[in-house]
Amino acid sequence: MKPLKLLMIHPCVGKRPGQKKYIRTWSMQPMPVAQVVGIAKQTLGDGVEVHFIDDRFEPIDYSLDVDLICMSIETYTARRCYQIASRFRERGIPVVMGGFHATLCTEEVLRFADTVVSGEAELTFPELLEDHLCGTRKRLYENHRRPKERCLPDRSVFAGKPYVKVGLVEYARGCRFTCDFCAITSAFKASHRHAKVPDVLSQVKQIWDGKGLLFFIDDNFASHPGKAMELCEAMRGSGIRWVGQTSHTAAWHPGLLKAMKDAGCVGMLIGLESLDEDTLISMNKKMNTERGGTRESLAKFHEAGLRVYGTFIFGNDLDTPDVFHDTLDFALNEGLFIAAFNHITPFPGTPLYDRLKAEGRLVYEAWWLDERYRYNEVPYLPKGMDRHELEIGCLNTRKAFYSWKGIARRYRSQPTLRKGTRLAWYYWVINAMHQKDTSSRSGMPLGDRNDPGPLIEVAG
Ligand code: B12
Ligand code: SF4
Repeated sequence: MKPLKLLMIHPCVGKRPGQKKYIRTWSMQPMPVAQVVGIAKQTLGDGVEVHFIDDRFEPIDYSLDVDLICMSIETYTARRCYQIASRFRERGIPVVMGGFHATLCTEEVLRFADTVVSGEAELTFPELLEDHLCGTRKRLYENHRRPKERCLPDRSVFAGKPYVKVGLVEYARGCRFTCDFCAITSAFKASHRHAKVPDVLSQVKQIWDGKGLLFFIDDNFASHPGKAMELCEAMRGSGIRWVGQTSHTAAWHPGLLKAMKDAGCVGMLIGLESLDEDTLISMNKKMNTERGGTRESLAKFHEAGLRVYGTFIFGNDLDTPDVFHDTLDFALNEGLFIAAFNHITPFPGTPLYDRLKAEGRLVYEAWWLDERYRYNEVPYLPKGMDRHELEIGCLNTRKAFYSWKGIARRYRSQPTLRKGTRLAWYYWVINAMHQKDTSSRSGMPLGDRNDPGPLIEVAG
């Protein structure tokens, strides 16, 4: 029997009219692709032949001779996914979509994909492939249990493509907290599942080249502090340098920050969100107000020698225009290595989205599909300022934080930075990169404006 020709496509967010290339910032390897390919090969072995196109920097050849298209769909890439699907479906080639948007917005995705996978691929994709080969592939495969076993991702499809030199690894998937704006906790229903430590270690050894940097993509590395400790102990003294993402609660567990440092962690992204206690409580992020709150936790991270990438969100109901100045001042004074300042984004399937919709405050009901919507535009009506003020406030805060004056001020306030020349070099390079990137995607449409045809819905 001839092998199944599977074409995986990683869609870009958007392309402006006349522009062939997507703005390439942070082109990392798309791990959902590697994960789905790993499952396909484990299920069909030699019975599958995989091709892969990264739409961010490769043209899509719609005349390719393939049997099945698979895409991972996120809210920001939904419009582009539907365009690509329409072009292949015009030729009678079936399209499968899975991922966060497919899980959280299943009804919409079913309109544009022949088959939708809601939930993690480990539980349903093998069945889907078998059904496809038997000619009985269904419209929807849905399973929201958490898989006990995780298949190893197959990164071979990335060979020869121009990705940034950062290796991506996943330990835990999901998070136990319930912040109301977070797509992760909505998709995984406030649960987390960890891969086996030896499996993570074997991947780490495979991709670590002895000099670069690894990124643990877990949304909250410390969602289960005991499990985080277990991995750190296994990695202690390995000489691997890594970064990750965590809630500030990591600082509550004696020994965890030190264990992370000893395991090679150099810095963590922390969702600081807001400095206002009532705002944090209203977004169900009360833990950021507890045990001394943000300031105390940051001090502990810094004491442990871990750099912090702090992320803030503006446009919460209690925010007034003062929020920009106050937050900027805090971010400069607390010695954050880097930081992000964005407006809150109502992702479909989250409690935040449902609330704004119920209150009649969404400017576009499905902003991710609306032709008028542009990247970095505020798609809802804030309470304490108007949409434009919020958009400009975010931009100006980013500009001030990444101005040479702002970068130098933070550098001076971090004595440990000046001790290590390598770290100091990273500091200047990374901050300069962010300075260039404060508004590069602003005003971009979602989807490819050069795509010739209409979006084609699945009949019936
Ligand atoms: C790494 C990462 C990035 C990186 C790199 C992405 C890249 N490849 O270039 C960077 C930092 C650049 C980034 C950028 C952005 N990101 Co990001 N990112 C992530 C992160 C942390 C990991 C993604 C990942 O690799 N996961 C591992 C894979 C294996 O897990 P998975 O996607 O859950 O896949 C499973 C299932 O969903 C399903 N599945 C997934 N795809 C498919 C496909 C098929 C066919 C099937 C059958 C099944 C299936 O099966 C898989 C295995 O079980 C996630 C959060 C997270 N922990 O997942 C956010 C996340 C995906 N990002 C998010 C966002 C919003 C963004 C940005 C838009 C942020 C911004 N405003 O600029 C940008 C734009 C990204 C883009 N698409 O161009 C959101 C998406 C929310 C949503 N509803 O769509 C997430 C979920 C974060 C969050 N907390 O909300 N991101
Ligand atoms: S702590 Fe982070 S990952 Fe967990 S629910 Fe809140 S925002 Fe999401």
